[in-house]
Amino acid sequence: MTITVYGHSASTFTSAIFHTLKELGLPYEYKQKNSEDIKSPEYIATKHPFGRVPFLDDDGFQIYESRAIARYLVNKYQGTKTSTVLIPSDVHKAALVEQFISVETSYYTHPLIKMLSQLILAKNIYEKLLEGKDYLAGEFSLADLLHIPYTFYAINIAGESELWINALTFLGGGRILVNVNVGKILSLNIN
Ligand SMILES: N[C@@H](CCC(=O)N[C@@H](CS)C(=O)NCC(=O)O)C(=O)O
Repeated sequence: MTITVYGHSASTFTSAIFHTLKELGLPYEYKQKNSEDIKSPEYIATKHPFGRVPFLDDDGFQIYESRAIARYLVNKYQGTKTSTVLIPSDVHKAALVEQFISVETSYYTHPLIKMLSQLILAKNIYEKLLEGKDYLAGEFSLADLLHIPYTFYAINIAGESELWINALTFLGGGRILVNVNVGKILSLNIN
């Protein structure tokens, strides 16, 4: 039995396969693919028609799409190397696992991907915008002020304030908030 995973170390979908293989106690070979490799005509023609990772080859059986790969591994190998149960044999229990896989796909991972890619984009832009200065236009201005309500909301109302303060400081939004006079912020907090 030779399982080969084609992936990328920074790929979250590849890491789902690593976790599945680990839980099932399966050894595997790993082929790191860079963004050029996965867009090559050869890779697209023989492995993944959408030019993505992960892709898995199990003794010649080839499959792509992380959740399909994970289900395949569970269906084939669950119980053979470890006692970890990832999909129960009971029909009702398995249906609930499937229900929550669908929840994960629809309401968790995809919204998070969208949000995180926007945050990363914003972080890079704000870092540039605030380069060598404390305020967006040099001096405190309406531009900084208009950033306050949502920054304030995120920190104080959305909960997890520590997390948001760290995230927003990271993004530059926290930097704006910290620089602004506290009285100005409080006067904005009018119900
Ligand atoms: N639905 C696919 C998504 C695969 C995917 O988007 N993989 C990313 C890495 S996490 C990728 O290959 N990105 C390269 C690209 O889009 O060019 C799955 O679950 O496997």
